Amino acid sequence: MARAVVDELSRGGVDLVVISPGSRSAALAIAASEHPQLETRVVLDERSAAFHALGRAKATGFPAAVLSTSGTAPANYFPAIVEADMSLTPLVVLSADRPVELRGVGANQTIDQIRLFGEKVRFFTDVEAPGSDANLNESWRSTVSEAVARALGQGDRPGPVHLNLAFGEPTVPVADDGRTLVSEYPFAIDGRAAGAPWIDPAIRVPGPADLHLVGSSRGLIIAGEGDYDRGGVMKAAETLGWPVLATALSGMRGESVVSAYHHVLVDGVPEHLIPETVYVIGAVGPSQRLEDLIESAVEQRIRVDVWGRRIDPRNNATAVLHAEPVATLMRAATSKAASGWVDAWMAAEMSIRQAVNQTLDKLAVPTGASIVRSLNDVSWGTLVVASSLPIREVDAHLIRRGHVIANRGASGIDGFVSTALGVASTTPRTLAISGDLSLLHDSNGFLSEFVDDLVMVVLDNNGGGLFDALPLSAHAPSYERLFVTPHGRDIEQLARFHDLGFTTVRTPQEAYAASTERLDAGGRHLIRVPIEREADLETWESLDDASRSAVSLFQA
Ligand SMILES: Cc1ncc(C[n+]2csc(CCOP(=O)(O)OP(=O)(O)O)c2C)c(N)n1
Repeated sequence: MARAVVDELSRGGVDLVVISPGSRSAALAIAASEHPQLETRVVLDERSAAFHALGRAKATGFPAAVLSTSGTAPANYFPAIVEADMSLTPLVVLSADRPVELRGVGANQTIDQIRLFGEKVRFFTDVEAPGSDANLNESWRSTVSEAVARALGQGDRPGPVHLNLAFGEPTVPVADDGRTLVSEYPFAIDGRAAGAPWIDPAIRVPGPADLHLVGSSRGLIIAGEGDYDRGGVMKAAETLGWPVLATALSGMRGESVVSAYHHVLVDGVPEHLIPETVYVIGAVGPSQRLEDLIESAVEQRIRVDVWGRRIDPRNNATAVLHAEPVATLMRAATSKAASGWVDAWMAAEMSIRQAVNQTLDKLAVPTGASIVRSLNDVSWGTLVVASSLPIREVDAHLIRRGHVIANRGASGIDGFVSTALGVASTTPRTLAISGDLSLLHDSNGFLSEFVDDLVMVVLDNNGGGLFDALPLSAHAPSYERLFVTPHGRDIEQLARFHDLGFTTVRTPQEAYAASTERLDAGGRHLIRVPIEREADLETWESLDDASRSAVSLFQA
């Protein structure tokens, strides 16, 4: 059964199984590690293992699998499953279990694993322990094949799926380990000819929706994270004469897009930039100012996602479309806006970016903003960004093209090291940017088998700096202890413990040089940047002041 299961996973497109150690899962672990097409990686901590697989699947778009023994082990998968559910990431969860007769009777390391992850998974099935009297090959293969297809979006959105697989004794592949007599499984376990999956996955992606554009003369495309044709968006924008505002996670920075919206919108939407219609593709967090802009559209606020997610956090959408975003817009485009409309937005982009750069140039101490800006010049392949301030600074200061990955489905600070390692397992020159708490939260992620090339820049402000930007900081009692949680830990010691390359840098220039040097060298590295929370606060204020003056100039 284990051999049929892992072979069918591979035929469905799974290319990695992340394994955590255990006895009940032994047959699957051995079968996966012996399969010629499957990569296996061993990660001790199941919470980290699941994020490792998640990062890999986010980077490749292929499903990745995780495998654990029974008991609390698979329960540790839950946070990554939540993120996979929200971010539509194909994650195949395999948990080993006792046969039915040993469930609910106090057998060791046995919990109720049926529908362990509830509604968060797209598909669940319990596969009973194999015997040798029935030919179950078709049943195993069709079940696994369906699970992978469901992870890829068959019949629903892509996301996590869960197979609970029971195994009796012996859990290793011998006929008789002295405890139980079993005979060799007598039936063939072949898959379909030519390596095909058992079931052809027929994943239906919706076509265009009917859309009537009311306010075409001043429209905006806001490009977020999701499945759509980036080149097509630029063409649609050209046809309509609309600007594209590209979030960092769209991967479209560096094109002729507006990226400085966070700064342009410092005091609301400047009069001459107020849109009639906004066409918002995918998930566009985290900027609240961008939501203010969406809210300001006087005619239509259209949200579109190919998988039909409702992303409408202020409940102000006039349409939520489950449709192919580019074709929908192209079909609706009947007239072109006057060229002054795009020009006004692009002029704002240029002058504000200049004001922001001048402000950052003057900073005497390192801040999240200036460090992130310096990473624009580093030649990274993929940028993996932690929640909290890193994603906000990247959204505000990233201007170059490139694949950007972040766990923004559920915006957790957990699983970050592992997500980055999973990305690094498949993408050359992976650079990550983390807060110190995100790093510490998943330092167990480094207890993984392979030394992938990963450089992680850690903005170390000794706790959670994000809270300084919230009203909590002024009003909550015991603010430091309850919210910031300063830990006083020395990150260099962590690096030493995990045998990571380490350096501390204190300027954007040093951050650039160290990142470049260590990406070139290969291996795992932490680059620590000590940051005073006060300096970040002052920088946000001076960036807002500079943006205000620049806005007032082009409004005058
Ligand atoms: C799993 C999880 N626990 C708690 C939170 C709440 N939270 C949001 S930001 C943050 C602080 C993060 O600190 P750090 O990673 O150092 O980044 P910084 O805020 O300093 O940028 C916390 C605890 C969360 N998002 N996810």
